[in-house]
Order: sequence, then C-alpha cells, then structure tokens
Amino acid sequence: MVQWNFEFKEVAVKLVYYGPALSGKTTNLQALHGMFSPDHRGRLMSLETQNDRTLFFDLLPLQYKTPSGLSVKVKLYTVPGQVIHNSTRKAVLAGADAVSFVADSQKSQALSNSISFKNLKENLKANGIDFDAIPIVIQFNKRDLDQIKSLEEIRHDWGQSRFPTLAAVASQGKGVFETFECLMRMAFDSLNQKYEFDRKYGFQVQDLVSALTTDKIRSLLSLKSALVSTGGFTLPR
Ligand SMILES: Nc1nc2c(ncn2[C@@H]2O[C@H](COP(=O)(O)OP(=O)(O)O)[C@@H](O)[C@H]2O)c(=O)[nH]1
Ligand SMILES: [Mg+2]
Repeated sequence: MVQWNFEFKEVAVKLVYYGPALSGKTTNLQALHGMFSPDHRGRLMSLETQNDRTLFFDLLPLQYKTPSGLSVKVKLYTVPGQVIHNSTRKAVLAGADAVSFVADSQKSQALSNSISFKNLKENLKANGIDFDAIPIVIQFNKRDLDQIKSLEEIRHDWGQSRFPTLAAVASQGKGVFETFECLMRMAFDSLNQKYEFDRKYGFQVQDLVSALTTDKIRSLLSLKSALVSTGGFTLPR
C-alpha cells in the first residue's frame, strides 16, 4: 500500500524482489546501487548470515523530487528465499506496491521457482493484497549459465500471462535496470490510476527513471531487448 502524505506532498512506494534462494535478488539490488546516481540513492543495507545467504532482507532506498515539489520515495526490498524464512518473507511483502519475481533460469531450479511463485501468491493473500491486481514483473536471471530454460520455453510458459518477462545476468548487470524500469512503470501506472500523481503533480515516471542514471549508463540499456514477452506491459515510445 503506497504511503501518501498529502500535507507534506510525499509518497512512499514499496517494491519487493521475491524468488527462491540464490536466484539473484540481492545481486539485482547491488547492481542497481552501482547504476543509480548518488544524488538519488541511499545506502544499500544488507543483513547476511555467515554463508552469504540473506537472513532477513536487503533494502535500497531511492528519493526524487518533482519540479512541482512532490517528494517520491521508493524502497526496494529483497526477501530471503529459504523455505524456513517464511515469516520474514510475509512481513517484507506487507504493503508492497509491486513485485519483481527473480527466477533462476537453470532447468534444475524449475521446481524451486514454482514453489516460490506459489508462496508469493499465498503471502500476498495473507497480507490482503490482490494477486490478480498487483503489478508483477518476472525476471529470468542467470542467462549466462548452461542447462538453462530456453527463451522459447519461457515465452511458451509466460507469454500468455499478464506478467512482463525479462532476461537477465544480474552478476554482469544485464537486464537489471530494465527489470527495475519495467517494475517502476507498472507500479506507477497502477498508482496513477488511483492517486493521479501524474495529473495533480506532473509526475512522470520517465523523469524519475532518467534522473536515476547517467546518460552513459542509459545508452547501454535496452528495455525492448531484455523483454522476453511483454505481458500487460506496453513499451514506452
Ligand atoms: N552465473 C551467475 N551467477 C549469478 C547471477 N546472479 C547472481 N548470481 C550468483 O548467485 C549467487 C546468489 O545470488 P544472490 O543475489 O545472493 O541470491 P539471492 O539469494 O536471491 O539474494 C551469488 O553467488 C551470485 O553471485 C547471474 O546472472 N549469473
Ligand atoms: Mg539475498
């Protein structure tokens, strides 16, 4: 649930990276942290156990102010993927405005992906969030490895769904910003329908997305080529 403070013209949006253990959720946030301009990003906070797996969650805060004075705060979270950490996962998901589901492309991980996706559905429900309405973006990460699900298979499985689906190699920063951009666009399309930040404050998600990176980084990005299937997402012109 977006937190909207009318008096202070401040909106806080929560985006959650969900998925099975070791699919690359933390790596996504680390890569994003490296791409975002220091003017807009906060510190990436990670809580890790000794074996490098996230015990609680990671948090990367972003801030942006429109010329009209609307302060936009975006908080990116990851959940711990391990089955035993379900209570943390449920807590992190509370109040989420949009979800990026990071799947591991390796064929051997297909079952973990589907268990985690089912768990996402359950935990959204437990938090009173409508699975059929919340924006969800799917990222198939680790495209650099062998024995991965082919893009044709992914298109076959997800192409008819409402979820935009993207390919990524998070450890090389590929497809990471594109996934984030898709997620932000979906999230704000949905929020604008309800709160009209665009109409009331001239807020354009494009302006925020552009402000976050330098031109040099932007020139390396291509949302179109990262998309495996578009789902309910319309590419910006
Ligand atoms: N080969 C490969 N390894 C990756 C990729 N993304 C993440 N990893 C590695 O996978 C492991 C788990 O990543 P991490 O981000 O901690 O997973 P999390 O549990 O989902 O947060 C780490 O060793 C990462 O370096 C990728 O695209 N390709
Ligand atoms: Mg992690």
